[in-house]
Amino acid sequence: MIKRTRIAGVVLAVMLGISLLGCGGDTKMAETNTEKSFHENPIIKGIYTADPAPMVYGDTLYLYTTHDEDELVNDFYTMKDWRCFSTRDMVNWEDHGCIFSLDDIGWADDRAWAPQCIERNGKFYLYCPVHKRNGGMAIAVGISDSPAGPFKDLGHPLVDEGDWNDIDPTVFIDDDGQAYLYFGNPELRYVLLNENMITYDKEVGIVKVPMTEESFAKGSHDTGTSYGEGPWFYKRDGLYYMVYAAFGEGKNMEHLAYSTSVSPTGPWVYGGVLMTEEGGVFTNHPGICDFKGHSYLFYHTGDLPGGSLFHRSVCVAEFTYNEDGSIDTIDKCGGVSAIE
Ligand code: FUB
Repeated sequence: MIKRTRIAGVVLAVMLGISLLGCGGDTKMAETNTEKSFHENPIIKGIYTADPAPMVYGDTLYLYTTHDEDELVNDFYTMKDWRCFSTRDMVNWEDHGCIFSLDDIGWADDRAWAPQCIERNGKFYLYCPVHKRNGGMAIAVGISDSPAGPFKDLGHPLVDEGDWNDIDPTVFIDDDGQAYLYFGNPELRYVLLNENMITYDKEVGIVKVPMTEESFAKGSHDTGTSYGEGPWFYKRDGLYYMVYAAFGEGKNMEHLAYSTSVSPTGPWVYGGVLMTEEGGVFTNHPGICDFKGHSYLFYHTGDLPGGSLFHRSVCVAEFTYNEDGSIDTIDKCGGVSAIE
C-alpha cells in the first residue's frame, strides 16, 4: 500500500513536472523500483551522485552520496548538498532526498564533498568536507536523530588545519569504544574522536600517517606513493583495512587500492589494487560494507547518459574476501542481485 501510494505520488509529480528531491535544483526524478531480482548499475539513475558511503543500521543499508549538479560553475565539481538512499534488499531503493546542504552550514560556501555517516548512542553523525568562506577545506559535522536526517551543523569545523588536506573523512568506532576519523589528500591523517563524536583528543592532535611505499605502494601522487584520497577505514575479523583512491605510476586517473594493519593506527601494509582505472572517470571513491551476509564495494563511474568527470554516478559490486583477508581485484560490474 505504501509503495503504491509512493508510485502514485511519483506519477503525479511527473505529470505536474515537480521535483520530489529536496534542495539542489535538479529536475530529474530519482528512480523508484517495483519488485525485481536484479538492480542495474548505476544505482541512482535520476541524478548524478558520487562518493558513496554505505552505513548498515538495523536491517537497512543507508547510502550517503554527494551530488554532482547538472549545471557546472567554472567547469569544475559543482556540489551543494548530500543525498541519502536506503534499501533492505539491494534492489529496491528509497530516495530520502537532500539530507544536508551548504545552506545549512553558515561558515561554508562551496564543495559539498565526500561524506561518511556513523551512529553512536542513538545519534547520527555525518562528517563532510566543505570549502570555508574564508578559504581552504575543513571537515564539518552534521548531527541528526535519524539516519535519513535532516542533519544540523555543529556550528564550526571539527578539523580545520588551514590547508587543503582536510577532505574525505572516514569514521570507525573500534570494539574498545575508541572512534577514529581518518581523512586527507595528499596525506593520510587521523584524529582520535572523543565519545561525543564532535571533538577530538587535542593532546594527540592531528596525526600524520607516514606515507611510505611499504604502506601505500610507489605511485604518482604528491607523496610519491599511490595514496590519493577518499580513505575508507574499517575492521574485519581483527584486521584493519584502509581502502582509498590511488594514482599508479604514470597514471593520471584514480584506481582503488587497499592496505591493512593489525593496529588501528598502522603501520599500514600495502595490499593491492581493488579496482582498476579502466572504464572509469578521473576520480573513484570506495565505500565498503557487509550487509546480510554479503560484502559490497560501492564506487563511482561516469556511466549515466551525459556522464563525465564532473557528472558521476554511484555503482555497487558484490565481492568476497580470501581466507587470509586479502581481496582480489574487483571488476566494475552490471549490478547486483536481490538479497533477503
Ligand atoms: O567528489 C569530490 C571529490 O572528488 C571527493 O571529495 C574526492 O574523493 C573525489 O571523489
